[in-house]
Amino acid sequence: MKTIDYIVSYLRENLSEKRYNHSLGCAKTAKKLAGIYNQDENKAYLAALVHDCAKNFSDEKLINILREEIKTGFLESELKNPKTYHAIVGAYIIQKEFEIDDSMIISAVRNHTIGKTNMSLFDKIIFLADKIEPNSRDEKYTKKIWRILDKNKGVIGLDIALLVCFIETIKSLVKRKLYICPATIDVYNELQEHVGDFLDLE
Ligand code: DGI
Ligand code: FE
Ligand code: FE
Repeated sequence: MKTIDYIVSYLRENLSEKRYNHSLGCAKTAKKLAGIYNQDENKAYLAALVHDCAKNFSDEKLINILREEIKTGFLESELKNPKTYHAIVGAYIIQKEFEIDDSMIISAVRNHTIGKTNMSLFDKIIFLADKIEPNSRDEKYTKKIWRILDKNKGVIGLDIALLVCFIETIKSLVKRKLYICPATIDVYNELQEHVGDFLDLE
């Protein structure tokens, strides 16, 4: 693996200041969540730090890397909204550019946007950290998620919090009349069946 210094300077060069700060906030939040759910804190910090490494690539560059370099391992339904490309490309860039070969980190980066059914605990931590980091996410929303985690100890709380995130994302996509990846709907249904009854509909 390349050094942290190398990774940080790559991120500084390739991300906007706002996105770089989001990544730092996400890394800190992921580390904290990893501590709560008994996962490797340093690994969580690193995965979250690099999760959006391809976020500020142009759509043209993203599609070019997808079609010419990555080629397989994604569905056409994942290519309907360019906003989701950076997760697939990010998982590729961290391997190629940062020489990260840890499958947990690669999976967490790959799945941090549309999600997937049967996510690992580590995937869930990075997914949630991305949605509740303090530097760019709305405080009212992050407080609500932390309340859920405090009230519901163990992985069940994480699943309830994720369900809230998926509900918010789906609502926002519908409001903007955007396509929703089937994977996102599948995760929503999986969580709805699993913890839907625990959700306090405020
Ligand atoms: O990269 P971030 O802004 O930190 O967060 P993200 O990777 O979760 O979000 C990327 C964007 O992708 C967000 O505006 C919602 C959008 N998006 C587009 N289509 C889908 C989608 N998100 C999900 N979950 N599912 C979709 O089908
Ligand atoms: Fe992202
Ligand atoms: Fe992000």
